[in-house]
Amino acid sequence: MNVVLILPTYNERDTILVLLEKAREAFSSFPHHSCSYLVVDDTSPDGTADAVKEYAKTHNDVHLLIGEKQGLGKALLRGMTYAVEKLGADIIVQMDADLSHDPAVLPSFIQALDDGYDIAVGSRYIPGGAIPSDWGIHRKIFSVVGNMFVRFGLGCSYLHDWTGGYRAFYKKYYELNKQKVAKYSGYVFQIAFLHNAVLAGARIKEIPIRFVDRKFGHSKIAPSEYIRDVFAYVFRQRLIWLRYGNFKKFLVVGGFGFIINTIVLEIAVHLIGLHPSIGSVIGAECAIISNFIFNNAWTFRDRKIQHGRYLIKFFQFNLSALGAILIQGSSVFIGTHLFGVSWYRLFYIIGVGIGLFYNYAMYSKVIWRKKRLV
Ligand SMILES: Nc1nc2c(ncn2[C@@H]2O[C@H](COP(=O)(O)OP(=O)(O)O)[C@@H](O)[C@H]2O)c(=O)[nH]1
Ligand SMILES: [Mg+2]
Repeated sequence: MNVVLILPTYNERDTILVLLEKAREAFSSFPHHSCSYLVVDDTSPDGTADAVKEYAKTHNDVHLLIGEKQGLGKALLRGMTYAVEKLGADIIVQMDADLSHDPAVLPSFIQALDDGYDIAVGSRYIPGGAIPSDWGIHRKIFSVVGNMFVRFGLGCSYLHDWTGGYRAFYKKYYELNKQKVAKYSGYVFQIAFLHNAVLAGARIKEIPIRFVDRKFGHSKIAPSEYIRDVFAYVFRQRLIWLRYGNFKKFLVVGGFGFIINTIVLEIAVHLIGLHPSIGSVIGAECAIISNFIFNNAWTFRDRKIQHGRYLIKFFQFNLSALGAILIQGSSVFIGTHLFGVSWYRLFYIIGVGIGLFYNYAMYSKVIWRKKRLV
């Protein structure tokens, strides 16, 4: 396959040639892929482009794309377009050009794609990965907290590093994403690119990387811009999810289940004369049945359970309902033990609230798990 390594540069004259040498050496372990190198320089005042031009004269697998400075996101996208349209890339690899990313790890990225993954993402926050110990406390906090915020804010906690720029992916993901990510720059570009790939069902492998601080030049990413843009992106995605997602339907179905639960309980106790504890169990099961049927027919109709799997899924659904009951029970148990029995209603509400999100997560990630689109 045709692999193109994209190296975005702005004032990286001190490192770019060393990196090109090391990257070419790392790729020599994959003779079944043909590799080329694309430096995307935004007319760096330090003459990065001149150094690359000179180097490319004797290395015909090295290409240079020069443009105006419009930020890292735009440079990467321009590079991807060129890599696919002009260099015929099947696989795109991107990494920082300041030697913060170790080129010796490049083979692991390619190996992950050879092993059947769609995307390989360098991660500093998994075992084996690291951020520089000599980073200032502010930068450490920005990086760690920022990535946690994105992970949980976007509801994709299984991916640990969203802002890094060391990645490999098939060109299909460039094609799927190019319009959606065109308006983003800086770190948000990296977040939006990965997020859109996740939404498209990409199989993603995290590769541990030890990020080392640059020895030359300085970072071009402004912290204030970083915080503002990352917050804006995550909030916007959550709003879209609330407006168009199926969470609202889930709430309506759950509300209906609650009404059924109450009616059945009242009938069982007052008309049939059963004990309230038996009535509430029957009521709860009726609500579970109603929730299962309506969530399947409406909330998650795009992932409807097929007839053959109906019973097993219904069994799973009951099991997950037990989990919600346990959460509710524990909340009331802990709350009343700590604050006294008179607080039971508050802890019942808290338990129901936590149970709601638990249920939604179980439904969307387990019972009605999305099938891959690609
Ligand atoms: N072409 C281009 N490259 C950029 C731009 N901003 C940053 N880069 C490159 O992107 C990589 C990461 O940027 P850097 O400033 O080191 O970010 P940091 O490591 O997160 O502090 C480096 O190779 C930079 O030279 C830009 O506006 N245009
Ligand atoms: Mg850097």
